[in-house]
Amino acid sequence: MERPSKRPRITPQPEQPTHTDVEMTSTAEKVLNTAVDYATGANAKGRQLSNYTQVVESGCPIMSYFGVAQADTDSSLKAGPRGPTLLEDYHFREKISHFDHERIPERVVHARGAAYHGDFVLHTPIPEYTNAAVLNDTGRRTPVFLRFSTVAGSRGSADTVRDVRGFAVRFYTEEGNWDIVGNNIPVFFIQDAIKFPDVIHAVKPEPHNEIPQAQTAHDNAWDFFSLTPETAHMMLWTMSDRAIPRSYAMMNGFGVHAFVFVNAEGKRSFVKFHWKPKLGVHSLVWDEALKLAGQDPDFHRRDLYDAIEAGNYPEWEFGVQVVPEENEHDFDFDLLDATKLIPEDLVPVKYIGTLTLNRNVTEYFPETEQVAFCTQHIVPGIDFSNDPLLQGRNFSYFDTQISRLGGPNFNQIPINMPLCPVFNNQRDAMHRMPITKGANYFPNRFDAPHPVPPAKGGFVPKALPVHGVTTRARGEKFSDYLSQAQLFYNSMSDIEKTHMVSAFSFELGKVEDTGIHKRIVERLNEIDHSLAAQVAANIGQATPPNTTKNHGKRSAFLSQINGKAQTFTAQGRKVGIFVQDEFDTAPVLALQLALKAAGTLAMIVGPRKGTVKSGATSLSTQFTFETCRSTHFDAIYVAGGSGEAYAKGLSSGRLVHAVREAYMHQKPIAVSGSAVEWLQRIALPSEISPAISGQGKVEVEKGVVLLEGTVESPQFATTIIDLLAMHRVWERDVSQIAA
Ligand code: HDD
Repeated sequence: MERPSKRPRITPQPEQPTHTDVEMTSTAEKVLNTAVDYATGANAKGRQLSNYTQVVESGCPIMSYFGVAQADTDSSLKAGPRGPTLLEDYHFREKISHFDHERIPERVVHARGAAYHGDFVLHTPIPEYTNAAVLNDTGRRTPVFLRFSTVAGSRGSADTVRDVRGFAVRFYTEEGNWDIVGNNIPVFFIQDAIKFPDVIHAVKPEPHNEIPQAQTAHDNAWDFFSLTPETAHMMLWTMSDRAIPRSYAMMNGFGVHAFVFVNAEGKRSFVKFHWKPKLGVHSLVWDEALKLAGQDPDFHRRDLYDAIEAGNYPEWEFGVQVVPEENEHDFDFDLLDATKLIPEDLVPVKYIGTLTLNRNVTEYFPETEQVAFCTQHIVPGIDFSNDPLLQGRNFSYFDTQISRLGGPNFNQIPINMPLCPVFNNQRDAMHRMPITKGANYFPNRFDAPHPVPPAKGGFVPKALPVHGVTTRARGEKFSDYLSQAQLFYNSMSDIEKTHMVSAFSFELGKVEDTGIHKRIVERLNEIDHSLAAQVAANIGQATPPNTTKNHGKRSAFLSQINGKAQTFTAQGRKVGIFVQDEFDTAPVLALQLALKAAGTLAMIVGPRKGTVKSGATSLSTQFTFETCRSTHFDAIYVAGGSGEAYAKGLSSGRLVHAVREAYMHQKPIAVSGSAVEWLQRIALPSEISPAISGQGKVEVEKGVVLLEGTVESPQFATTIIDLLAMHRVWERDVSQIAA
């Protein structure tokens, strides 16, 4: 029989032996040396994964799982063309049976997510705090895998819902995998892991009808918040703009807990981990987030996927906030309480390295879905604190992977394997992959595998004194639920406070039980009277008495609008350039170039898919007037053009709506040439009244940039770029406008 010409290939990389290629070594030194050899740079994980990557090429045959090529995959084997299907059809059975079992349980929380490969490069070693090699060796390029997620929604839910975002980073270090399983908010709802099932059951859809999807705007969530005072601080963060990020690349990441650093002398410090985005921390506005959930449910995952494909690699600075062990009790909050942050005003963040995401996954399921982050994955030099939330997580993550990924061998799935070969005496169980030659117990007469002394890199748990009488209690300072909630609220700018009042009013507006309304207003009144009074008015509750004892303190670092840590740049933003045939080429082409130079994405929107022409110039359209809305962009530019058809096209309802909607969402809007008159007469007739004089003159009012005439003007581009960098035109009052 003739063999099929091409068979699926597995592409092994010679320098990357698989488990089965690795001979069991006889000494611990040899094992560790082998591990180091494997991590030879940025793409070490990529090379390792390529051992398991199947390349399906043109001409590949369809085969059964046992390797036999199949002649027909379209019709099942039947007794006659109209006869019943025969049990003998192994190809049918294999195909259907595999399909029947394609789904695995989605993550019980953080089900909706997207992950990206990249690397971490240290620029500032910190031997004074830790002997973790990855935080001391500036010569390394450590592969990382970062999964972003929402918490409450199912795997198919929308990206832009109001929720905390997961920020789970895995470093594939030479000493093993280190996972920082964090969020984009630096504090958590609860203090003790034993409350986790309660908070999650409350925020997930109501059990009787599984409504609503991916949101806390329902009775059970607010019932729980109103009855659980420790949620106060995090509740404010989730009602702030942090919970509707503009992009994954425009979010902070936080390890949340105090972890422990141990240096070479064994000295311990507490440490909080921070990720600061190079593009700044920016958010959607709520109306935009709501609309995008329908217009493009994949808005965030697409945004980052596209950026990486285009070579616009997102970056974060990695920072540590370190508190020496002897200063543990210097604060009016407990470092072990995950509902508290360490204000940067008290302990500055020291930035020590850069994480860059530079590669999309090859296939979603084996990588993004099967990655199994575990808080207990730490490397020598890093350890756990006694934070009761962290202690509980250290059990939960390992445990959940067993049911999610079908047994204790989930660490042998390629995305979960460390760079080094793994030797231990664990054997068997579902889906065991390596074929191991040698001993499976210790001690054994072959001296392998055997424990590694600390001097050679063996992990030793921290030597913390433990004392006390067993009790189901919490640290004394854990009971101050209000100070940091007030600190956060006081630190917000007026705009951010207004957004928070709206967010509370939206969420509570969806709650039916007025008893919950009453309790929440009482809770808010403990934090800030003005906040409580405004929310009460919007949800039909009486204004509470002014009994708030707000300490009035502020942090200079917490606001997204005027916080000290903020970055303002036009990089990574998107501008929709609306054009039709016979558009004015000079200003359009000049703006395109200027935006590119600023690292901003210019996307052409035209009346049709394909190209838009003007004279000898033609532009390909990324979107049509029908396939996008203003919500897809950070700013829009409607170009002018010549001819009657152009004028007619301008009065399309889509364009008028795009401008009005962008105006309401406080985005920069630019128009030129014939579109200036159109803007003033039709799109935004009464909102602006700029005085324009002279060819090429640029006028700006409330973030609306007008360029008269058809000649380019460098000032036009710089004005738009400056406005983009500020993110929104906050001074534009839109409180009375509906889009
Ligand atoms: Fe968790 C997933 C973050 C508390 C139990 N968590 C999960 C993910 C992130 C976080 C980012 C998704 C990981 C991924 O992308 O695969 N979780 C946090 C943070 C917490 C936190 C920042 C508080 C500081 N989590 C927490 C507690 C428990 C869990 C207290 C249980 C006691 N978390 C889980 C879990 C998940 C999870 C059930 C679901 C899927 C998974 O682990 O792999 O084990």
